[in-house]
Amino acid sequence: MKIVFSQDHKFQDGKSELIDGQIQPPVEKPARAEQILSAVTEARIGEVLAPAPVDRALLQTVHTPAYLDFLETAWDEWVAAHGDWDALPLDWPARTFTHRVPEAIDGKMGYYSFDAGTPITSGTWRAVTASASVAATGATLVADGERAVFSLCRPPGHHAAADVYGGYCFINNAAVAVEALRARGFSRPAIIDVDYHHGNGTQAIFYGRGDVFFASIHADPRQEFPYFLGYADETGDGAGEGANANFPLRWGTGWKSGYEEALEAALDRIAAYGPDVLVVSLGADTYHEDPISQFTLDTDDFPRIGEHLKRAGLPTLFVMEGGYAIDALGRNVANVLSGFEG
Ligand code: Q9C
Ligand code: ZN
Repeated sequence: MKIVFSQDHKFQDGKSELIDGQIQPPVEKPARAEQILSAVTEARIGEVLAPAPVDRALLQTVHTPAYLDFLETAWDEWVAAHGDWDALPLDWPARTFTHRVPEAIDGKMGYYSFDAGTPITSGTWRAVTASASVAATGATLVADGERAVFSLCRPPGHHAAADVYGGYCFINNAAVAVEALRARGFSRPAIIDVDYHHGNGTQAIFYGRGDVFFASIHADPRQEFPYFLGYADETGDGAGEGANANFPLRWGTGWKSGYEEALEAALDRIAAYGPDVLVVSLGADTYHEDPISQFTLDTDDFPRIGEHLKRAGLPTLFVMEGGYAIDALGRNVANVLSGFEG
């Protein structure tokens, strides 16, 4: 399986995130991608290719022009206002407010974000466009006939909606890949999101559409981030009715205590949709030692995820999302891919 990777991920290197009431070093850090790259290289998953730069036009099939302009200029505006420290929002338009776009950078950050854990830094724009390029190039390789490709994206993308960032995500790489696949003639993409957290951004992007199916297996939003989306009764809207399927699972879920069953149910729903290509939002934060997550999958369970995905029998693009247990992250990701190939 070919791997697409860009070193430019390293330009997203925040100093801090607000977590558990404290400013702490970010768990979403460059070492993640480095670990994954060395593990997939060691496991001989396949050749590593550099991406072609993504077109702005492709990004605009997913994100609004105003949001992309904001992301591109936010760091300079923040530095002009506050100096050279990570840009973190602190004020949001909650239910009793209007939804105007203020002039001040702090107000704009509140408008375009949903958490304080996602720092904008000097290199964020460069890193997130590189990550989207990795996803788009993976899609091109699948369109050119590869059975499966791994887009080793960083930063991740599945929490980012058309004009909202958060959850360490800015550009929705999986959605960009879906649009790149559609532009190359695939007409019925399905996304399966196996990251521990609900893919709220991806769901929101495709919620009103029947031409892309979205299924997500994740920690129950009653207990877990992102809290306000990812419930089982969210089934799609209008033309998208029936094309969204959520499988929330309680904290503590392991392979035999609900995960395998949910994965099979999600794949059954995808098979019933009749897709022509599969995009996997691949998170490894379902691992029992993940520092911010509460599922109990073991290293031996990850090849089983790959085996189940393989049985869908579709051209498949893996897009890297979360996973924060640095020491085991690379091995767990490589295990999914070798389970798929095996
Ligand atoms: N109590 C991804 O995995 N906040 N994003 C965690 C923990 C945000 C995770 C708070 C977690 C975002 C791509
Ligand atoms: Zn996650």
